[in-house]
Amino acid sequence: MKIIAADVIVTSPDRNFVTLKITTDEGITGLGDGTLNGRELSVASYLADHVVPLLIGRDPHRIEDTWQFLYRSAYWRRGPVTMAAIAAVDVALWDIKAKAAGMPLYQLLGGASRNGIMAYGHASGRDLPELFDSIRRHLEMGYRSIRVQTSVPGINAVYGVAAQPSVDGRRYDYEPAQRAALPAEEDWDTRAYLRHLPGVFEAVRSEFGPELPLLHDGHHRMTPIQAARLGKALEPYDLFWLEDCTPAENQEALRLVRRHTTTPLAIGEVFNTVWDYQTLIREQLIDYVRSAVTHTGGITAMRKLLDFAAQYQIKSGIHGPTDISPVGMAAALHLDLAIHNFGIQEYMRHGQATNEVFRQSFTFSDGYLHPGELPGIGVDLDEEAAARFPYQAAYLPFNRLKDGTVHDW
Ligand code: CS2
Ligand code: MG
Repeated sequence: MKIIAADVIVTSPDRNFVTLKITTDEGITGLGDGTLNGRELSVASYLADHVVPLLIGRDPHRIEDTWQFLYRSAYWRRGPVTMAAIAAVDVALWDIKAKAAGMPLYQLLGGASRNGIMAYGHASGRDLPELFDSIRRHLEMGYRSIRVQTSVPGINAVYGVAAQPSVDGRRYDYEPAQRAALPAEEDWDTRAYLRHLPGVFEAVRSEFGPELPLLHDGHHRMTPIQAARLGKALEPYDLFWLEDCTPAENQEALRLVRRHTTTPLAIGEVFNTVWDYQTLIREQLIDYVRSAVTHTGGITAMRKLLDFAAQYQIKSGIHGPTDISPVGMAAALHLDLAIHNFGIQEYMRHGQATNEVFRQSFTFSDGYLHPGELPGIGVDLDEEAAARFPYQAAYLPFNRLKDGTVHDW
């Protein structure tokens, strides 16, 4: 079998997506997600201008060799753009191999290790009544694990709170990247947040009881000692995890957090390779790996990362917001079903227009996702529909502190 074509498809149904479609001389096609929120065109160009010419004529079955070729022959390694481009190729090749084998990808990855994939959804509110309503709505939608994000008195706009107005009029929780010529500036005050949050979880526990798995995303905004303080203050509320409590480029920073709290820690959605995790995993400084298949070099690299984490009883918590396309989500679900050290899967639902462009076979019921039984990853892309939604510039917001200092968003 030979690769005869590779097309980079950029579409913007409810938000921008970059998809690679590889076609073989036997008529089998494979899809891969290369969406990098707010920087989509950089991956599209990396693929179209630099990678596609290298794929034509190759044997699509040589996945590991192609991965190593793309990673090493580029000379310039790692980073979000490179690893998203490699991920798009890798997942498309796994899609082709599984279709050629006539089986769903998870079977090729060793078969199912569980019956379903526990998913968590995003509840949020500007105040407690709105938050409680959002949690109830997610329970009615079938979620059995809930991420809780709230507004903070004294701060105008906080990550992840749905009802906040956005500059382009769309619901905030659905898509943080706003269609605009420039990124929106938001404000932040960590001390106000640290004063407010424990009370929110106290109220949620007294309203919904001790069993409901609750998650929270600190979204990279605290210093290590602030993260330690929050982790400790949240211990009575038994969180499933506290995510991205502090920027982790300096992996050792988590030693300080770990020293002070037993609240489980999840990190990694902005990481791109196993090397970003070496100290975190070897020193048991985290409990969940948050990388996305789309941003970490695909199935080939993610499986190696999760195998490494498994040696340290660290589990998966794959990133699954709306800026991971249905192709990237499907790839993650096949991995989730096959690996042993599965923890939980993030699941933000895509919009109607996106579901028109990407026909998916994965299912969600009673709290559990399943990738389906179709050969390959189980997602098709309707190119005519995709062409109806041209790319639109969009940026994630950024933060400034009261004194004007730029801060992590
Ligand atoms: C968030 C993401 O889902 C999450 O855990 O951290 O929504 C993140 O803000 C976006 O993926 C950024 O593009
Ligand atoms: Mg996050």
